[in-house]
This record gives sequence, structure tokens and C-alpha cells, in this order.
Amino acid sequence: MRIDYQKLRFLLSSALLLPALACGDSSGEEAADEVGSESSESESAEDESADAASTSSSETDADTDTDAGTTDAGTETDAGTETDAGTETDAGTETDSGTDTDTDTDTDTDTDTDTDTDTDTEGGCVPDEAIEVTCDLIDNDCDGQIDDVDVANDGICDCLSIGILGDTGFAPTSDFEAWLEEQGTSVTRTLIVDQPGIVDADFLSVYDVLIIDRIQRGLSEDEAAAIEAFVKTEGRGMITLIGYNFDSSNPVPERDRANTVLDPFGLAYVGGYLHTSGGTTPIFDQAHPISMGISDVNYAGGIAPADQENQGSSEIFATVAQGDAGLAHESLEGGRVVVWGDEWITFDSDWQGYADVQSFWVQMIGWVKPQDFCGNPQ
Ligand SMILES: [Ca+2]
Ligand SMILES: [Ca+2]
Ligand SMILES: [Ca+2]
Repeated sequence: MRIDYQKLRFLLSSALLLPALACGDSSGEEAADEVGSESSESESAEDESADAASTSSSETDADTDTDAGTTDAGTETDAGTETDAGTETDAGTETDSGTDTDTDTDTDTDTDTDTDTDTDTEGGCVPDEAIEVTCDLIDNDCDGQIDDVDVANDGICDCLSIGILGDTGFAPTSDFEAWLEEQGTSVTRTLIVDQPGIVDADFLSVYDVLIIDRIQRGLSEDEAAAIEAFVKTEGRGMITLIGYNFDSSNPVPERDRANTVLDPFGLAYVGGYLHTSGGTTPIFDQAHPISMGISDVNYAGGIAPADQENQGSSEIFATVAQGDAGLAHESLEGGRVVVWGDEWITFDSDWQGYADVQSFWVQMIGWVKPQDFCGNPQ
């Protein structure tokens, strides 16, 4: 179910840039039909009378304005229609009415235009759900946000598909993944160490948000480029975490492995390990949407994030005494990346005794998720 839905989203991603597409399509079809009927059908008396009837029923000033440019064309058409006028003189006399009839046909187009105007005013669709509950790339409740589904009102969009790359850290994290799913999301963790080249556009296409956990190997250039496109071109989001730098079981420091993911964005974990003597509570920027209202979150040592190229815009939203702890980056193209200098916020142990861990995740995901999809209702 989720995979089909994501592929649908992938195919329709360009179309989604037009929020009112559904209604726009229908009016477009009607307009096309009308054009076809004008050009292909002779104007029988029946048509004229029908059009005349529609004339009397649709009275719009806008018609007059819009038709001003097309009335001449309509009159020319009538010149050809004088055949019909010849058939029935009186009716021909009313050919003027017929002229109006053509105008009426244009009027129908105008009526569609009016519909479009209503579209703009009323949100562009007919609601079929009072509160949106269906992840189908349609704005079912016509509030201007596609798939802003959050049945439990927990602040995390139920339509999000989250992919986690890499292993868990040294401590259990089952609560974290279970919690993400309890919020309505779908979550898939992929261990990449024995799967070279697994990260490509097709692999990523099913995800809206990517979380880089304790990454076991560096990504290839092609893999990193796929993630770059995932964020920059597709407008999707990524959150990176970093574990203990001195991983004796792997010759390449985790920092360098994680930086293969961040390098295309000009971002990096920099410097050595920030020791915090077991754990500290960062200072959170209360003005940033990620960290607003957040204070009680553990930071148990890690590596500082940095923006080294200023490709887009970056803000440090959390610091510890030893250095920066959290960085929020928005690419020039709009896709977003959060770089967090630790991974303990995924540990079950951190989910006990720290009041704001869950809210922190809600706000990180809400900020980093695609901006044209899956609104954040609250
Ligand atoms: Ca909606
Ligand atoms: Ca929907
Ligand atoms: Ca939810």
C-alpha cells in the first residue's frame, strides 16, 4: 500500500506543484469539449435553442468582458451559419440571437472561468472528507494542504514514509522506531554495510524523510549524489545523527563516513569528539521552529556540525559548552537537512527522564519534511 502510494507520489511530483489541479483539470476538459463542439457541430436549431436557454440562465457581466474579443469571431461563424438562417427566416432573424448564441457558447467558457474564480476563493476542490484521513496525494478536506493527515493529532503527519540508513548505536532504540510508527508514519531501517551501492534514486523514491543513523560505511559518490537529488531536486528531508567517533571495529571514523552523506550540501561534522562527561543538556534556540519550547534533551557527547560552503542557509539551533550541537540547513532549492551532533536521542534510555525528546523529534520532522506535502496540522 505504501509503496504504491509513494510511486504515485513520485510520478505526480511535478503535478503537485499545482494545488488546484483537480478542479483545474475538469474545467480544462470542459473547455476543450466546448471548443470541439463549436468547431465540429453545425449549429442546429436545437443547439441554438439550447444555447439560447443557457443564455437566459447564465447572466454574467464577466461574459461581456471576456467575449468582447471573441464576439467578432462568433459573428464570422454566424456568417457561415446563415445557411441555417436561410432554412428558417425568422429563426434567421433570430440569427442575431444566434450570434448571441455563439456568444453564449463563449459564455459557457466564461462560466468555467467563474468556476475557476470560485476555485481560487474556495480552495480549488470539493471536500470529500471533513478532516483529511487519506494519504492519496489529494487535498481531501480542501484546506490547501495535501495529505495533512494526523489522525491522533500527535503533530507528525501520518503520511510520511521514513527511511533509516545505518545501524543503531550501542544502546537499544526499539522505542524510537516503534514510537515513529505509533505517530502514524511508516519506518524502514536499512543496514547498508553489506549492500554496496544500494542507495539510489529508486531506493530513495519511497521515502519522504531520511534519517542517517550510525552509518556503517561511507557512501559512494553515486549514492551521495542520489541523496543530494533526494533533498535538492525532490525537496525531501534528511536528519543525520553521529555516534561515537572512535569505532575500533571499523578503520574509518564514523565522522568521515557520515560526512560522505553531508559533503554534497557543503555540510560536515567537524573536529574531534566533544566529551561531555556523560551527558549534558544543550541550550536550544527558542526562536527556531525546531527547538522552540525544547529544553530537556540529553546530549551525551558527539561531534559538532558545521556549514562549510554556505550553499544555502544554515542556523545553529542548539549548542553545548563544548561546541555546536544542532544545525538546520535549507538548500537553495528548498529541501532541508538537520545535522544533529549525537545519536543518543534515539536511545530508549534517553526516552526516560528527558521530557522533551519526543517533542524535539516532532519538531525536527515537521521542519525537515517536504514542504509541498503532508502538512503539519496543529
Ligand atoms: Ca488537506
Ligand atoms: Ca489526502
Ligand atoms: Ca500522526
